[in-house]
Amino acid sequence: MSPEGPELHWHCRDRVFDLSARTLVMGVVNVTPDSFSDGGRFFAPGAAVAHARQLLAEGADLLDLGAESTRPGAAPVTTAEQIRRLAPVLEALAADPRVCLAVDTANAAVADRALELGARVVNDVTAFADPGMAAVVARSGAGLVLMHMAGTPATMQRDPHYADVALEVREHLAARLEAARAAGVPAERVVLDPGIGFGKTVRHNFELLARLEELKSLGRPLLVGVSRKSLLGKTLDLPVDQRLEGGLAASAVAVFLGARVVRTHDVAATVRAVRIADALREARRP
Ligand code: HH2
Repeated sequence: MSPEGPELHWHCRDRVFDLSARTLVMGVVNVTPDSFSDGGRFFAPGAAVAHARQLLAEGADLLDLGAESTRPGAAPVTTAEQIRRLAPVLEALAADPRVCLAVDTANAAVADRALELGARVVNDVTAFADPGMAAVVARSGAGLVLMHMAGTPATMQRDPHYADVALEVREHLAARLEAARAAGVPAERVVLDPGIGFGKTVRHNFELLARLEELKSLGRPLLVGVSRKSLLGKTLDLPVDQRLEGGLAASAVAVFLGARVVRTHDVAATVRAVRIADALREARRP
């Protein structure tokens, strides 16, 4: 770690992101029939590709393509089906080498195929639940997002409990970062994510966001995803299609406190919000 704080370069195959200059915005493309906020809207390959291009035009720095919902109780999707959903979308988008693609999967075989088709990042919300994942990422040179989740999507919202949520998430991420290093994925390729909404109550989620600065000492950039999530809905008493402003507020605060990548469904508005948060964070530096 540099004396200034986390090392702010992220190596993703032939692409190196400099996160010191500005926060990256990762646009979500769910090629699923059942995602919690947009299930079915971008399930057809043509609709997914058109949506992806729209998010790029709105200023997304990278796109997160997922073929399996992580919402509590979502049905598992086989390897073959995830690849069937993702392949045409990856092929169409990777034809332009400027486009940086992440694959949101916990399945090593799916990650492997997505990397063959041109993805540069693996976003693994389980942080290596699949024992083959680390080797796939190691040999590809891909960037990696390691997220904290308590339990599995099926069990995670059953009475989540922590003595100290920020401390426990920090320890978990430190251990996963070490596991990545031991498996041949150097730290320079890793971004860490506290996993907002994954095995946490509303109070846990807000505490994690409020104490985000405590995760900076892990020495790697932090990714935060709050977009449309239930912590916003429960606080504002609003359905999933009316959570934009709440998500922008939470994302801006997260960036001010140290997040360097923001994962969102709403790219244009998020780019504007995080640019202001970047300016505020910059203004605080001596
Ligand atoms: N949140 C979701 C999915 N993947 N990955 C990371 N690294 N961090 C997150 O916070 C995160 C994530 C949930 O959002 P979405 O993809 O829209 O929903 P679903 O899982 O239902 O497809």
